[in-house]
Amino acid sequence: MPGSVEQMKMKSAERIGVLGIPFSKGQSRVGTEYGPEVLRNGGIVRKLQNLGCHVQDHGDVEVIQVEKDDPEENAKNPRTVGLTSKLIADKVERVLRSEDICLGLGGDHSVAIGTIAGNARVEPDLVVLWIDAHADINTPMTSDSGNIHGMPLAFLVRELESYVTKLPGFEWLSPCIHAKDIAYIGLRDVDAGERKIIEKFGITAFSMQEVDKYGINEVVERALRAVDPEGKRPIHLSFDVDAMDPTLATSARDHAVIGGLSLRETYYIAEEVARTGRLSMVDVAEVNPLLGDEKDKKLTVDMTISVIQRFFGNRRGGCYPPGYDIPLPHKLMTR
Ligand SMILES: [Mn+2]
Repeated sequence: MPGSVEQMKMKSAERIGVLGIPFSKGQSRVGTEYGPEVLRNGGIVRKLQNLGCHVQDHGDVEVIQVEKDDPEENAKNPRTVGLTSKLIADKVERVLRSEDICLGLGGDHSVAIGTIAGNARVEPDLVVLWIDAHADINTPMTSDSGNIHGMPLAFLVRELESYVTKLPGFEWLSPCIHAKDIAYIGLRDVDAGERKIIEKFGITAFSMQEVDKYGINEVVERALRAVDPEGKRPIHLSFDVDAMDPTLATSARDHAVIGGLSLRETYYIAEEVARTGRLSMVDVAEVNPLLGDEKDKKLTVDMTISVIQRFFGNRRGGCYPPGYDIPLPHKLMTR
């Protein structure tokens, strides 16, 4: 159903607040803190403006580095992650009070603790679509690595509250979503504890096996319907670039798992979610320009930006800015 009605429904014509989150302490490698910089240098702001969006760059969130930050209950850098997450939440809340949609440029995936917490203050009824190779719902106790970027959802889900110790730095945070408000797409590396959590609390999860079985169109439709049968609730979309196959997103390959989403499947998810007109935030995580060579970096950045554009209204079938009409010949216009 192409045409102007659908285009007007989309929030793409509205105000986007871009927020950089240069953070990497949710895991052990350096590099993801340069994610915002390379995405900005890749022209993300201008490319969204070209779609007719009103884009305001709100700069970067301040990142806190706690000097003596010993692991707690196996979780690494808890104070650094927890205190930075609070600043992220505060900033996301501020951005969403003045804009229609926030685009968060991470950062490792622990940034979603703050982005979802902040979004939920403005949109308490939000649902979460989590596009990722990993479920990122380990509790500190189920995690092997202790890296908090594999745990963000565990801190946010109400049903898991009694399974998660209140880590130092996390005192400010209360769980703000229910397990049934989450849908995963793209999973293919799920830990035992995570699988148990998904089943015990009935989280909607489409692994790559379901993508193969039903096709991406059916999966997206089912995911949206599962978290919000009436199609009314705001959507927080969390996009880990490692959801895409590592042969594509080569600068995300630190945690790469082969057999991932194709670029076209990823585009399809973005186009369909954009079409709902209910996006309140998109966050993009785990772009690490220090992995791979220059060519890998360019490819990853270009692909990531092309996916982000589709979340904000760029469609493969073509699109035009709001108010656009076919120009008349000059002769007619000057008459
Ligand atoms: Mn992730």
